[in-house]
Amino acid sequence: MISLKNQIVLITGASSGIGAACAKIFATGGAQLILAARRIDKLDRLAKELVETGLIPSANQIHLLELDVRDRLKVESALNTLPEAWKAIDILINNAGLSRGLDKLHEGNFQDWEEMIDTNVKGLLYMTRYIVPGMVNRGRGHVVNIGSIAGRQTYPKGNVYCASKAAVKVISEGLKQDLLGTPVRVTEIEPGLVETEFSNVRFHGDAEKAKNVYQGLTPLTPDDVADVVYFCATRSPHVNISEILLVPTDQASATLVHRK
Ligand code: NDP
Ligand code: 8X3
Repeated sequence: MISLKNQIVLITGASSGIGAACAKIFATGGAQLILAARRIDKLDRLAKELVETGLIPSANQIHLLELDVRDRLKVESALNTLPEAWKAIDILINNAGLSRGLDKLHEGNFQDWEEMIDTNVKGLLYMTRYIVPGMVNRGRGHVVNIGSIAGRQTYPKGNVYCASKAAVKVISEGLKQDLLGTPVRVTEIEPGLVETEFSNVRFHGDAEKAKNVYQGLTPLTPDDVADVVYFCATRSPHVNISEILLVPTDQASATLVHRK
């Protein structure tokens, strides 16, 4: 197990769910955190909570970035203008992502498609493209991509979301191949059902519909996923965990779920 003390960890989508849980566990490990998302107020609250609960000794160990990963030029400028002390990112957690809608493909909404592809695929690519060259130059680094069981198994009406997560899987494999011969590691984590704001976002704020997704089963928590991310990041440098699928005990596949 390696120490994360003073390592710089950038987490996209840190304002909620899995990203926020990653912030907490990496804080516990002594990392310095760059927390990125669009909702800066939520990042602010999380940073205060990390300090107040003693997970991080001082606010100096956190740097907040108000960032929409879909905007390539803003991503470039946000990363280029990081304070000097925060530039040498050791671990990039590409977590920002979302689903929008659950519709048959031939009835799908163009705006939903654009949002998923721009965030889950292009946003992840932009972050990776701007950060990984520094990792290669410094001779150390780790990219953790949050994929999904939906990237392995397509489910009815999941079409474009599943495609975006299949892209995360393939991009992760490609990145690992392209980084062969460097010490930079690549991991893709594929969770099943995790109760977060995810379904609320998918159903455009319909809380009742969102709640039903997790009815009658015990879903994963964001902390369950963050634990796995942390495990991968703390293995010895010669160990690359390439892919992990984690599901609730009540879930056997993307569509096979046991409900009481
Ligand atoms: P949440 O909705 O709770 O969190 C999503 C995060 O992504 C938020 O912090 C949000 O921040 C951020 N985000 C969304 N769009 C953008 C953007 N354009 N730029 C920057 N940040 C953005 O959901 P989860 O925690 O569940 O989702 C995290 C990841 O896990 C996603 O990639 C999702 O696909 C994946 N996943 C989720 C599963 C689940 O069942 N929940 C299962 C498998 C994978 P903000 O709105 O402030 O920008
Ligand atoms: C999120 C899991 O099955 O709701 O990626 O698509 S699922």
